[in-house]
Amino acid sequence: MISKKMEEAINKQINEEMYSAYLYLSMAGYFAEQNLMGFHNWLYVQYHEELVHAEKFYKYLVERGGQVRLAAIKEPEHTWKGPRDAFEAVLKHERHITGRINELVDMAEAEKDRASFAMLQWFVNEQVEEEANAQDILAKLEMVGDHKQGLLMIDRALAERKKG
Ligand code: OFO
Repeated sequence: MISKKMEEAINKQINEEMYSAYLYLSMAGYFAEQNLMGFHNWLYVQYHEELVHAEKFYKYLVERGGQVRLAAIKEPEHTWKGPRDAFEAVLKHERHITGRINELVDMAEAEKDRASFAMLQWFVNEQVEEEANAQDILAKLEMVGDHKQGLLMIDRALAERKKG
């Protein structure tokens, strides 16, 4: 049986992951408005990934006999100053999520909750990838600066991302 404290923290994390999904879906819509459909695609795929993350926590909680208590999802932002501003926001958000995952790991360790600790390792690794992806796109955006052609090349590359 999972502890009440861990149960609460996982419910909170489901909300964090749902908010991540909401944020990236909102951002996908923003890029669609700008006719940058490659960026749109990348964020739309990312939105799905975040739903999968929320589901992983949900399923784990149910498996451990915890109570599911879903809270309201915060309204995400709707607009950004441009691609760079948007991807700075993605990176900042992923760093925040990494912090949340690390707190969960600390909690699992303190409680000697080995099952939660083991489950969380998947997320520890996933966050390395999440941050690296955001960092990579941001670095490319910084490289091209205000050059439209460079931006369109990045857009074309991001159109290749497929749902995992
Ligand atoms: Fe769920 O990893 Fe991004 O937020």
